[in-house]
This record gives sequence, structure tokens and C-alpha cells, in this order.
Amino acid sequence: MNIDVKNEKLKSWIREVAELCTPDDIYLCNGSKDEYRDMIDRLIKAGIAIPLEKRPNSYLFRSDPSDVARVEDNTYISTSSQAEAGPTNNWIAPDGLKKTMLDLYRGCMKGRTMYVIPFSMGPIGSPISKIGIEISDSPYVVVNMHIMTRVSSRVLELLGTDGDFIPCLHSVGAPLAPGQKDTKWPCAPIEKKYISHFPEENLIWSYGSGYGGNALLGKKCLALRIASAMARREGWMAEHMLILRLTSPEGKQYHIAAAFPSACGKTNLAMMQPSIAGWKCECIGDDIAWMKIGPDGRLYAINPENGFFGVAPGTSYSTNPMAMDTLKENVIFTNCALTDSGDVWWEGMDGDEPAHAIDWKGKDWTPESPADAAHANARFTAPAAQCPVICKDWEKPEGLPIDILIFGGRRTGVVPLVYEAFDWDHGVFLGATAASETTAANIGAVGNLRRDPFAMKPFCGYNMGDYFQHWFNMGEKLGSKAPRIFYVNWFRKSQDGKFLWPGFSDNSRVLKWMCERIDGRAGAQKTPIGLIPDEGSLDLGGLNISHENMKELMSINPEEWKAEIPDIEKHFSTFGNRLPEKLKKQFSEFIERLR
Ligand code: GTP
Ligand code: SPV
Ligand code: MN
Repeated sequence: MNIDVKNEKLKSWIREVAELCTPDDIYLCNGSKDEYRDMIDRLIKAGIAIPLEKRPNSYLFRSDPSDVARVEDNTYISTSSQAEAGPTNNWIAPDGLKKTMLDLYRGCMKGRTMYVIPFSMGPIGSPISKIGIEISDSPYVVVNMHIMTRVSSRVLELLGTDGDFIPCLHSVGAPLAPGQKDTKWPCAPIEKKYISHFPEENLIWSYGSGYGGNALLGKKCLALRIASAMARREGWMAEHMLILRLTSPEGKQYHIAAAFPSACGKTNLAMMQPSIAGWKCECIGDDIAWMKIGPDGRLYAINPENGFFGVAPGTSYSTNPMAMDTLKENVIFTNCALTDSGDVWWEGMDGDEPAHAIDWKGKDWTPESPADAAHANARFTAPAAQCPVICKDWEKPEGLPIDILIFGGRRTGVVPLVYEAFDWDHGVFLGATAASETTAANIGAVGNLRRDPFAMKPFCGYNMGDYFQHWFNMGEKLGSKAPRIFYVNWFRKSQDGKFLWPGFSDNSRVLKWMCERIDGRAGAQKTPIGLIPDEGSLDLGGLNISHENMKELMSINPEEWKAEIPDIEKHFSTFGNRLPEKLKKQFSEFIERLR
């Protein structure tokens, strides 16, 4: 092994993995532009990366049709006892899972290069940052990690001889026999895919998939599943939240963090451009927030990521212009369609549909084709720094003080546009009972309503009952300095199946109301579910929305809410004695208010 690393733990880990996976080569990444260029050039030569004529330094990749999203059913939290992983996680005992996976890993990199990727989640050297090393046999992973995390040899310098890091082992699970021709997107069949986490030893083992959160291990695996377990031990929070700064016409800044489930609007809200005059929105992060209590007792958030891995379909100049402007160059696209003029395309993009394109499977496509041209979970990977509205303070090591926390989801019915929690503990109840219709971000059925507490169901690295308690504990520590908590639903539909709320830039109206609430300038009415805007306190100026639609959007039907009770009961019962007393109390008060 001819790899020059000084860190003892890293040296022996690389040797161990090389002996296990038997790659043809080992390559230590340095994160440089030249390295990126070189990797891309080789991917182009192999016909795997398709350069886009219309976008400088941008490339289209097509995955295997079986490997298009996260695989929640194959994702494991492997703690010594099942109770520690809790009812929301798949669990296999560490010994058994490791044995199964070691058998899969044995010889799995034959015919491939093993890349060692040193990366930092959070600015390199910042006290809140965490260092990970991903070992992967996927060059696609290397180039994506370059954008999504801070890959650099400086990370190794920082580690020194005895610094600690989070080992993240990844293989696509497709060894090559001598002379065997590689496929363009090697991966293993679903029954051999394992996305495993060992939170008690800060270890990640992923096998069989090359896509998104299954393979870019700094993101959901490290920054949420492992980090949430660390955060509980250490008294901070790792959340599936966007972070934004809203500035009022008077120049007052508000920092907002919002948790919506996958493909439910985080990237869009994070870069939203307010439709109301004088208000300004800047993006700090679009998917993950790490939050700690600062010296002044307030909650400070950082975005540990370096890029956006965003949902392409639906992204357009009319919905998310700042994302569109972020995508002009230096972008990796995955599973989008390719137009005849050498650009990417997806459903919902501005302008007319192309008369002809190559779909995400590489087949001819026309508007008459029965299937979509882009996969519903087609994604862009883009550097955060090139977002035109990236906040100048987005990499501040101490983070930014959060004023407002928002929970939400995709609900066709029942849930109004916005309501406010009575207090922190009620806010925790709102987070804990959040429900949303499933999306294409996970392999599985789309559109099924499920409880997705705090948008963390697939991402909490320990018992979710304990996670609820951790939220209560954080509230106690924050006391009067705690952010105010709100709940939103941009996705309510009318009887004829149309969205009642225009969404996107008009969501600024809802955020404005929240800011005015915390400043004591907007009124609210008490309802059984929370506080809703006083008539006239939501700024609808210049918005073409009928009174009837607005009424339907804000309506709270007690019978519909009563119908939620059995499901919440069922949801809560899964946590047994780990369900916090405070949550039981919130639930009985909720039932009482509905009587
Ligand atoms: P992940 O990256 O999977 O975590 O998703 P996300 O939460 O960042 O979701 P994103 O912002 O990418 O939005 C997903 C889909 O919801 C896109 O197709 C959007 O166009 C759509 N969407 C986002 N915001 C709104 C909204 O305010 N109203 C409506 N109707 N659709 C929205
Ligand atoms: C999500 O599914 O919430 C994502 C995409 O942000 S992935 O990186 O695949 O997890
Ligand atoms: Mn996400």
C-alpha cells in the first residue's frame, strides 16, 4: 500500500479495508480542482458522464433504473440493543450485521479503484465541524462529495497523527471479474443493499447503492443519523432542516430553520424570493442544520454541507429562480432528461416541453411518451457558494441565532396553511405528530400518509422516544430564549384537486406573519390545534386568491382532527415507556381542546 497518511487510525483502517475489499488500486483524494477535472474526464471517456453543451463544467449521469433513491427498508441503526434503535428504525445486532456485510465486502472492489475521501462537515477546522473519511469504489461518489462536502488534504493535516474521524465505508457492491466489462452504473440488487450505522462507535457501512443519501455518506448517514446520536450525548441537535435569513424592510434580521420531509419544500423555501415588497431572503442551508446553544443562551445553527443535492423536477424560474441560477455551471445532474441541444430537462421546467429528448433511462422520449422524461427523484448537485442569494454569513463557524422553528409536511387535507404552537412543549407535540404523504425521495409507494416526526423518521440515529425527550430537554435549557415554533402546510388541495395556496415566493407572506408574531405585531386566535392568524393579519396584498379558497385553506375541521387521534395514539404507543410524560400530557390536552 503506497498511501501517505500520518494518522494511525486512518492508516490501519485503509489497510484493513484494502485487505477486505481487494481493490486494484488505492487513491487518496486531495479535493483539488485538478482532481475533479481528472475524475470527470475519465468518466466522460467511459461514457458515464455526459457533458452538457449549454452549461459549462456540468454533466449528466444516469443511474441504474433500480437505484434511484434512498432505501429506507434497507437502512439500519445497529445498536447493541434493539430498544436503543427504537421502533422507527430497522435493527440488526451489530455482530450479525457486520458478519453479513463483511461477507459482502470481501473482494467487492475487485477490478476497481478504492478512493479514500477525507472530508469535513462544516467549515474545515471549525469547532462544530466533524471530520469523516469515506472509502468508496465509486468515482461518481468522489465528484459528488467534492461538491457536497469539503474534501481536502487539509482535513488530513488537521487529523494529525492521532485525531479522530468518522469512518464511512461505501461500495457499490459490484466486483469485476478479470476482463469483465463494467456497467455504467454498477450496483447490487435490492436484497443486497445495506445502509448501516453503528452509532455507538460512530461508524457507517454502506453497500450496494451508488445513489444520493445511500452513497454520499457525509449527508444523511453522518450529518443526521450518526450526528443525531452524538448530539443527544453531547447536548446539541442535528436536524433535517433548511436555514434561512429573512430581513424586514426595516432591516431587522430573522433566522429561520424549517423541517419538512424529503421532497416537501426545503430547498425551495431556503432560496425563496419574497413576493412582498421590501423583504429579503438569503439561503444558509437547504437540508441539514446542526444547532447548539451559544454563550448568550440562544440556539445557533450551522449548515454542515457544502452543496445542494436538490430535487430537479418542479424546479423552474417561476418556482425557484435562485436554484435555476445556481445551476448554470459546475453542476452534476442525475437522472434528468437530455435535450437535443445538449441541455438537461425535467418536468416542470420553464417553457415548452422539448419535442424530443433522451429520457433518464437513455431512451427516446417525446411528449406523447407515457412516462416522465426525468425521474421524479432526479437531482442536481451544485456548490452552495454559487447560489446568488447565499448568505454572506453562511460559513460563520459559530452559526446564526435561530428565532423561528417550523415543522410541516405534505397534506392534501386537514392541516391549515399555518398555525403557531402555544409554547415550546406544544411545539414538540407538533413536531412529534407531524405527518406527510410519502415522496419519490425513498424507494417505495408515493402519496401514502405517514407520521414523520420532525421530518426525521428516516434519519434519527437512536430511539425516537428519547429524541422527543431530547427536544423537551433542549427547550428547558433554552427557556425564554427558545425559538418560537410554527407548523405549515403548503400542499392543501381543494375538492377539485388543485393546490389552494400559490406557495413558493408567496410563502414569504407566512414567514412575515411569523416574524410579526415574535415582534408582537400580529394577532392570532386560539384554536384546538394552535394559534392561527387573525383575520387580516396575514399579508395577502397583491395576491389573487379568492376569499373562499383562503377560508378553505385556513379551515380547521374538529371532526377531521378528532379522526387523527387514533393514528396519533397508535404512533405514540409504539414508543412504550420511552414516550415522554410531557408528550402524553400534550396529547391529552389536545384531545381535551377538541371536545
Ligand atoms: P429533499 O432534498 O428531498 O430533502 O427535498 P426538499 O424538502 O428540499 O424539497 P424541495 O424544495 O426540493 O421540493 C420538492 C418538490 O416540492 C418540488 O417539486 C417542488 O416544486 C415542490 N414544492 C416546493 N415548495 C412548494 C410550495 O410551496 N408549493 C407547492 N405546491 N410545491 C412546492
Ligand atoms: C432526502 O431524501 O431528504 C434528500 C436526498 O435530501 S438524499 O441525499 O438522497 O437523502
Ligand atoms: Mn433531505
